[in-house]
Amino acid sequence: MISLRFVFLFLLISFSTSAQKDYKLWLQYNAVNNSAMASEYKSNLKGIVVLGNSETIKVAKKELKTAFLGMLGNVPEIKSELKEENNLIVGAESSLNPEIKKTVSADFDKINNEGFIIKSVSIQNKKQIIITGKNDVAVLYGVFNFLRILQTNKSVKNLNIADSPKTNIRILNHWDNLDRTVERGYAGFSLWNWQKLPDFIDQRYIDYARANASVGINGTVLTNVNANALILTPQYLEKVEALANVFRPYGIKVYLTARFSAPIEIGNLKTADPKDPEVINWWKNKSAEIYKRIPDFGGFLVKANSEGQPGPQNYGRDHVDGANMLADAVAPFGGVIMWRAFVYSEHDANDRAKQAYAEFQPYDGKFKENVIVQVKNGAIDFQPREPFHPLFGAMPKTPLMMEFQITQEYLGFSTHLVFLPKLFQEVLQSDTFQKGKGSTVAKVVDGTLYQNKLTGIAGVANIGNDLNWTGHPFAQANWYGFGRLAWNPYLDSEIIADEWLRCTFSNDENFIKPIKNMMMESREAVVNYMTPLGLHHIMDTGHHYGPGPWVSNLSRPEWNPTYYHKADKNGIGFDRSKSGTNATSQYASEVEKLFDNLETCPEKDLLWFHHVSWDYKLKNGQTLWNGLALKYQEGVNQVAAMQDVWKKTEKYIDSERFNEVGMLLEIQNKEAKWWRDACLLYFQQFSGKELPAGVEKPTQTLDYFKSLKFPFAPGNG
Ligand code: GCW
Repeated sequence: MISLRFVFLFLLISFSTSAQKDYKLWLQYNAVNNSAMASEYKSNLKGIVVLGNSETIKVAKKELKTAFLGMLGNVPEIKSELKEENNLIVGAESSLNPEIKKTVSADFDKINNEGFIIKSVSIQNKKQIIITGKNDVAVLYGVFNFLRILQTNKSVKNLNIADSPKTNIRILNHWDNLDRTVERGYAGFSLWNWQKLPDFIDQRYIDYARANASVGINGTVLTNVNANALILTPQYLEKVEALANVFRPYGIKVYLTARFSAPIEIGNLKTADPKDPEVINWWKNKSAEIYKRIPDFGGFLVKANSEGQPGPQNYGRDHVDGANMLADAVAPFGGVIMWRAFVYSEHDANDRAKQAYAEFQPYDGKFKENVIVQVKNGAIDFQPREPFHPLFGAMPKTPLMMEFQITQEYLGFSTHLVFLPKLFQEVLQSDTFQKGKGSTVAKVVDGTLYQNKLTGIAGVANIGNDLNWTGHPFAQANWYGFGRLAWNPYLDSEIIADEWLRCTFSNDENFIKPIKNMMMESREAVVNYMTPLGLHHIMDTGHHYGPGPWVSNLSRPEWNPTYYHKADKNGIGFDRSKSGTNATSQYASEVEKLFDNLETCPEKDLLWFHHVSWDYKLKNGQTLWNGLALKYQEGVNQVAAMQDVWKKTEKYIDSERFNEVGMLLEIQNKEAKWWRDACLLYFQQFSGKELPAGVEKPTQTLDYFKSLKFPFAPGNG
């Protein structure tokens, strides 16, 4: 009996500690087992002096305690004044006494309002480490960055860091519905438990805020862009207010999606026409009501006249009219309007990729100054690879914010290991040439290209109430990496992978090196086994799970995969060059020329811009057909290689996460083969050619693949 009970207890404890690892994200605060570093930390961190007692400073102090306890086994003495050396001094500029301030005063010129300073200083000949910034949230960012130095086992001896975020709005977009389903969510249900709010504050909200603050995310849109007006009623605003109160100490502002027809649906008005005085008033009053509850409310994110959502065009007005009306409503309170440029019309079957540019570019300079236009990274829709969106750089007088998708709608859901910062970086570093060479997307987004005051980066969240938050343990890296790139769009994704692995798993180089390589390759792998050489949007429709290049029966032409790949006897690909839809003309002339010419178009984008014959010779000498088939095979091989690498990590990490990732990689392998076989069998009907040597024979028929149905695939509403 006793032994059974013991076994049960043991199981319980071991389950909860390993489950905690999944839950704790990159804030594991594992014991530092590099003894040299551990003793360096201990000798440099004898005491902590925390200045100030705001809620933010309190959470900073708590984080330090938790982290030190985990990493060093004890919490350095908390002191109220400086006597000996080797203390950590934490506090905002205004809380520093003149003597301490003197040691960092020059550094304050190097940072902006949200930036922090971490510096080894000497005060009265005693060496100390100081973490400071212009306000308490900046200090909190400094604290998390300091903790990352320890988590990644770097030296704290001669610190001299002054770092500021390069964008203003670093924000998650939750596509969360009020019934807690998550559109394109693959990690369970929504975190927001509307039924229990406002009285019940789930610990998850706090840990969510910690995780975000640790990477500098400072905003969250709680609700789906396919919006429900009810969120703007008092019943829900009370709940939103409760969340805002939880997030505030962490520097996170709450935003909501505004359903354009809300004045009709919850306001009893007959119209939502943005020029109607009653409508204008309704939004003004609604905004005032929200700001009364939440003085630091961020503003609204709006999807209007897109995929059936209501908008100003329902009343013969345009996007500028709609956005500016809302902008006026929130302007007195310092709010912003993030107006999405994700539009495409069923009445224009010519080329979906051209429509957002065609519609929005002429509005340049017409939006109010608290409007920022939110543009997806590419012109179609979050594909494994897209050329950068032509709007970037093309609206010099309008702030544009980036919209990335962290959730893997088109990249294998939360089952596939794909390290997205690699994709994000590729987009951010793309050169738009709109103001000559070096006009990168990053410079558009951080405002330096055109000196825009308002800047931002949004990421469609991959977070749900799964134990590990993101469905796949490695999908946590995409949340982390999004935050890091939103803070600094110039960061190298390899550095991000390195940091994340060390904070999340282990500092052991034998683990880091191969796993980092695996992460860095994972994005190209998914491109290869899903959509190589510029193919796109050939996922099965609706849920977007698995391949569906054959789908051609949907009512809107541009919802059909056949619309995108245009495979026929002559070849494959979408001709967007001059001989086709001329979408290339939406880019600056240098880029236009590059993409337009079959010879200079990068092969990774080939079938995005050109319809290419099956016999076309690729740079490696292969015909297009053979090259395409080999790419699909390469993707499968890459996943198999990832599995081999992962299998060798057993001794470095906990068995739960080891097993979870192992099982997920096995699914990814199966699905990569599914993609390869289904796509090649389908395209083979047009090419009429045999598979080249080196490509495995499909194990099923095309009819079999076509027969697969997934009525309950997640995320599809
Ligand atoms: O990618 C498509 C998705 C829709 C989404 C839409 C958008 C929220 O399939 O689910 O709707 O984009 O970004 O608005």
